[in-house]
Amino acid sequence: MTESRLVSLGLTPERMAACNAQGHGDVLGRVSRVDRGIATVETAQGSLRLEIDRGEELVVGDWLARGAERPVLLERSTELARLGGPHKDQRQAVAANVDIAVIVHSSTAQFRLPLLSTFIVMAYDAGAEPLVLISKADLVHDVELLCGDIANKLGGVETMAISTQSGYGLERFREIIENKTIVLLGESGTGKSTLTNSLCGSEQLIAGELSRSGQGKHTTTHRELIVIPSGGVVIDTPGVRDASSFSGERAIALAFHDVHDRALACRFHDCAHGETQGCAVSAAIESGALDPERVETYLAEIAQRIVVTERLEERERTETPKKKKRRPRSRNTEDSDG
Ligand SMILES: Nc1nc2c(ncn2[C@@H]2O[C@H](COP(=O)(O)OP(=O)(O)OP(=O)(O)O)[C@@H](O)[C@H]2O)c(=O)[nH]1
Ligand SMILES: [Mg+2]
Ligand SMILES: [Zn+2]
Repeated sequence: MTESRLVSLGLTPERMAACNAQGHGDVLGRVSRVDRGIATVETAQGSLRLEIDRGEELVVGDWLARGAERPVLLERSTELARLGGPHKDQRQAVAANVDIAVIVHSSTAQFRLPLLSTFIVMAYDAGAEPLVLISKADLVHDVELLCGDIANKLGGVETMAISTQSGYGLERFREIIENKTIVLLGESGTGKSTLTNSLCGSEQLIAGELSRSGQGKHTTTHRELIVIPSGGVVIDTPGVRDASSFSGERAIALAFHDVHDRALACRFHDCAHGETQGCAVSAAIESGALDPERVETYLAEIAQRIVVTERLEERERTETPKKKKRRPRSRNTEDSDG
């Protein structure tokens, strides 16, 4: 293997320049997997296993430079994070240097506005582009109609349909993600790993896991980064039942731009958007311009943000300063997490 392997892994001239600017040696490789304090790093020479130091946090997608004693973590261009920690008030990185957060929703699954909205907030919060992918297009009569409907409900976010079964939408999807790093997010069973296989070819490790289980159905238990032979990098993740974002105000405003823009026009700046006088949001619901469920979801995201901020502040006030804990090994809401 050669340096071109690093390019396949997503190394760009910009990142190489950033590595130099940060005063490090050459780029060493990219983290493809993290298991109990051990990171698997893909390098030009192949994979290596790196023990993660106490207090150090490495996530899938991270880039490492060669250091004098040990590899050094390079600054993340984007950081996908969720709300975690024992007090549910910490920002926990789950993937780094992701360009597109692909939110996979099965065309036959129940549409859950709060869950999909949280993924969109997480994408913006990370600094990545959200893309909603309606999977299993072969199972519904008019998937484009469904796609348009879902895009509407999500405030016009980029949405497209795909089927790994019929190949519908696959070529377009390949073009969109070419030479980008994408992460697949979604509920269990939406087809994230099947899509990963179809993008990467059946010789990938993930297919091996499939045959080892001896069954048709398997559930992903690890976040894993895989190179797409036609260009690009995909991070497959375990399905989640629920998601909580550690979301900044800006990410919420972007994900709910339609509601947010109306809220700016309310008479009182601290408007609760209820039955308040001069509330532009309520007026928009009244006129049918805004979906009440969307407003409700927006208010829930804002409320959660306030609760998390207060919890953090309260803890900082009351807790005696302790030594920084070892990396939080979160269970959080993933169905499973190694
Ligand atoms: N009809 C149809 N079935 C699909 C398609 N894509 C995936 N499936 C099926 O959906 C089921 C779940 O697929 P997975 O790829 O394991 O789903 P996942 O999102 O990775 O699930 P977790 O790993 O649990 O998060 C499997 O039985 C797949 O065969 C599709 O395009 N069409
Ligand atoms: Mg899977
Ligand atoms: Zn209002």
